[in-house]
Amino acid sequence: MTTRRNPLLTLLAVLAMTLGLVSANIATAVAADNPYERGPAPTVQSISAATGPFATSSVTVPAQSGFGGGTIYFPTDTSQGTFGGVAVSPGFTELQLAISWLGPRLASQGFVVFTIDTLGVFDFPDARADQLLAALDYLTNTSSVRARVDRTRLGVMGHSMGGGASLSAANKRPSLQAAIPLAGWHTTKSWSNVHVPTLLVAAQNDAIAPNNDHSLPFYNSLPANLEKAYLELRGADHNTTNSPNTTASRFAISWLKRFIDNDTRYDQFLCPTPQADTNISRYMSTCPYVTGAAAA
Ligand code: 9J3
Repeated sequence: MTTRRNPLLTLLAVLAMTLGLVSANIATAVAADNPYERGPAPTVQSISAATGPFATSSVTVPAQSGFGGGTIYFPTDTSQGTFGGVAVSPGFTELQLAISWLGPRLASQGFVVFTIDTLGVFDFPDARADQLLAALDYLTNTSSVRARVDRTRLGVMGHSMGGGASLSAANKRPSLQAAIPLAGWHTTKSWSNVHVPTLLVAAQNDAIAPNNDHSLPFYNSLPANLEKAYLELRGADHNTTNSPNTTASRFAISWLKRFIDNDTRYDQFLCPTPQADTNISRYMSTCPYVTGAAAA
């Protein structure tokens, strides 16, 4: 007796295979839309946690000619390609320790983070800017983890004069993808030539870099067509961001993800203006963000 295939079952099998292929293609197409996306879909909890989804390790870098050395924190995962890189400078008289908490905090979300010491603790912002850029060059050209970093997706951060340095570095190197001054301080108030998406993290009670003289004019001077944000931490002082601060890191993670990774999954944490957040005394931004998004 011959076995005859039921034509209906054959049709169903062909349909199922076709659907499988189609859905596999859709999945590939969605992933290919943003090759820089790293890590699972974020939640308020995941961006507020002390550490994110990536296990991290670190390497110590001795002082170099262009900056004072530092520590590179990096995700140990090599299965997802490269990660964006961020250099972070401390402020006037400060050592790396002032910004060290950002190393594991940001790296565990999927970035290679270089917290640096400056050549001199009394260096002013423009000198710190050159050192941030030298640190990024070292990170991508020389460091033992250079293969883990995408040299086309880099950002800068820093506290106080290190924050002013972040603006100055963005001004000097427009190819940077993100800048985040923390209680930034600079004698230059106008940054109208900066074309790097910038998040200014300000402290409500900052007596050293008062917002009216620093973060607010910085924000207002940045071009109107640039993606920018001003986050003012309620009750904070000049040194609040020198130790772990959930609100600051939640916005910093989202900003780096949005503009270094083009990851629009993080827009929800930046836009619209957060209402009724008791940790925020003021927030301004250019929502909704239209630049730097992965092609839809
Ligand atoms: O890096 C900073 O904390 C800058 C604030 C400051 O005291 O500048 C004075 C020259």
